[in-house]
Amino acid sequence: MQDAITSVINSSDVQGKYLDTSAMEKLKGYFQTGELRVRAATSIAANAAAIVKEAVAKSLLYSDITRPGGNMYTTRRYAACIRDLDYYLRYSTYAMLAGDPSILDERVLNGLKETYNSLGVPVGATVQAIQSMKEVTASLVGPDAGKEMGVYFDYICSGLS
Ligand SMILES: CCC1=C(C)/C(=C/C2=NC(=C\c3[nH]c(/C=C4\NC(=O)[C@H](C)[C@H]4CC)c(C)c3CCC(=O)O)/C(CCC(=O)O)=C2C)NC1=O
Repeated sequence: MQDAITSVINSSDVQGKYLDTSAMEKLKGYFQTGELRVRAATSIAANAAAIVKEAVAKSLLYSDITRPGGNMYTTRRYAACIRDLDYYLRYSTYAMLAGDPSILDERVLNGLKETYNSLGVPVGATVQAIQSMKEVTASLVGPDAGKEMGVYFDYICSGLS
């Protein structure tokens, strides 16, 4: 896993140089948003179950997916879906704190698309649910932190598509 600091330092190290102006600017931007990131992560953690619940209500409930024949039908599959959304929220929060998406590649997206395809989990509906989580999260944490979280929700969606 990388973060905003190690990624800037690694790329300077590869060139055997001190951090140049643009590298310093990147770090400055990251440090200046530190408070914002920590505050957002705290409020997401305190409201995680509610965020997932509202996102499911907005995107999946009472659709064909939750009816017989749908991929969320039966409590076992319903619970697996909620658990997956919990993962996406928690790992997006980690990535937002780190300011870097690499943790998503390593721990979430690796082999996920293949797993979903082999189990018949619909990717389109999953992406819709993640987009709903993005909206619900933004309304909780405000536009600036919401935009930053959006980067990582979108990263998962494009990794799945
Ligand atoms: C931390 C990283 C991580 C991820 C991301 C993860 C995902 C993941 N989701 C799975 C299943 C599943 N995922 C879903 C999800 C959904 N079905 C829908 O219709 C909805 C659109 C959607 C929810 C948004 C369902 C229903 C299953 C069970 C499918 C089945 O067994 O038939 C499975 C197969 C094994 C299992 O059932 O537990 C994995 C590995 N596991 C992990 O360890």
